[in-house]
Amino acid sequence: MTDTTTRPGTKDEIKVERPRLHKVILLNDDYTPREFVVTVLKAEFRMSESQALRVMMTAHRRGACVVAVFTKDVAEAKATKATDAARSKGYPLLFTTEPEE
Ligand code: TYC
Repeated sequence: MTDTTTRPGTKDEIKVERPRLHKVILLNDDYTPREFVVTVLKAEFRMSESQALRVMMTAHRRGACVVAVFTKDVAEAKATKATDAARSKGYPLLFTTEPEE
């Protein structure tokens, strides 16, 4: 038998915190065709044509664009899959991840 002493005035309380979310970030490069970037965004991140165009053009103009946020495992898996799709066609397109503040 285990002895459990409960002091008066203490509450059994478990703190539950949401997992930190991680951003998937699209990086610009000079070689990957714009249309291919749009195709990957639609296929891997379920974006519409207009959403994908907007994200691609933001990365093209500013150097990078946040694509979406997920739990760490999902963000890393999606970034790897999207980057691999580009590598298989010989393009240097890169997706990275970073934790949200
Ligand atoms: N800069 C590329 C070009 O002019 C297109 C491009 C856009 C590539 C966004 C990557 O994340 C990117 N062909």
